[in-house]
Amino acid sequence: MNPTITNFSALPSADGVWQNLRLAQANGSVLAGMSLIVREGRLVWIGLDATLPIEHAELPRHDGGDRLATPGLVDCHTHLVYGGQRANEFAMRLDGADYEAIARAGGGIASTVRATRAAGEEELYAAALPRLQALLNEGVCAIEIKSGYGLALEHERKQLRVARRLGHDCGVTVRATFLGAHALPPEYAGRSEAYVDLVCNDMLPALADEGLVDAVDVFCERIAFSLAQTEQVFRAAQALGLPVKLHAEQLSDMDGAALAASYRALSCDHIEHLSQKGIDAMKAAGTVAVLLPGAYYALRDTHLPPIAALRAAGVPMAVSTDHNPGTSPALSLLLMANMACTLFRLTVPEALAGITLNAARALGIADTHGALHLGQPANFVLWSLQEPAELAYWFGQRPVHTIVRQGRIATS
Ligand code: DI6
Ligand code: FE
Repeated sequence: MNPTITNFSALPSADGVWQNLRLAQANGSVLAGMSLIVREGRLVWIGLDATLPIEHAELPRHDGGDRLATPGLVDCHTHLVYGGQRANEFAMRLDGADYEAIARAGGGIASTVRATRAAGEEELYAAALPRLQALLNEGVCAIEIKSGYGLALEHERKQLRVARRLGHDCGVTVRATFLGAHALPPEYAGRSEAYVDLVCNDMLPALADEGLVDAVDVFCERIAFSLAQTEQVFRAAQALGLPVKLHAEQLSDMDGAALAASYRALSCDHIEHLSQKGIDAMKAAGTVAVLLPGAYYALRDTHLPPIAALRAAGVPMAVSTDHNPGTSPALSLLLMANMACTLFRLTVPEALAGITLNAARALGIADTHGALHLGQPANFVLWSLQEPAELAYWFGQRPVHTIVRQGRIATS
């Protein structure tokens, strides 16, 4: 593979008046005849075309052609940086093997750990770049990237460094999440306590010190880490002032969400087996529920997350790709919005909030992303669509017309 090395700073500036837009509103309605003004890469004005302030009159004009405009999309849960792929396990599952059995037999996450450890930083970068590009081409302007396929300091560092470089080179906001407690590495077989100590006492402090960690995540599951081990990692994160998130109740109810909420987690993710107790705790803590229909679909899961109870409790819901080589090799956030509606019965406004504002909340960046924020770097998308519902309605097409990312015109 020979990926194009992007040169984001060479892309044209988006400074100017973007006129004749139809702005999608959070409730699903549309405001027509609107303009956005970008100056020095920042969004400085939103209003009716007819009321354009005179002081901006000299700026270049961009005709929006009456197109639909939304904030840039946010993909709030990905494992984008890894070596290899696992099409063989896809075939095994089609043949009847289940995900947990494959994991227990040394496949699953462990097989991606082997491939990730074997790859150098450049190789990981080259493999992740086209995946990121696919998401960006669909209008993603902020993305979370987790570690968790290195499971040793040098290899976790490698993943997180690639995540940072991708953000820099592609001009996209990257939140790097340390997921050292993703699986037990083979050299610690039978010694999970010692591995969790290593994660808490060595790996996390070192990586945080290098500025490579924005948040800390754990896979709390019977094939991964216990509730007590999860709490140990959360305490270590808290001591460093880092926010936490959790892979919670994906395969079974571990009571992880309530624990995460007690640490004011940004989000609990997957949550197919989430209990009412977990929902109530998340509501009280302001924790976002991140729904991952790609993993649900790929694992042919049938246990639906408790959408109606989350909605009734008023827990904000986000939707993400969970891009990873095992359970969700998905590279379309719009497809996930569609699947969140079709499989999970989200409403269209819920799905759209799920890939914008609530996804930004799940990353702790709702002040700058997920909506049109005055004074912040401009991130918005113009779509060749008539109405917002079409964003979740079509699947398999790329309806982007123009992307403005970090104040530049980034449409390829
Ligand atoms: N849950 C997931 O869906 C991914 N990690 C996790 O904790 C799957 C990771 C993999 O199978 O490689
Ligand atoms: Fe995940």
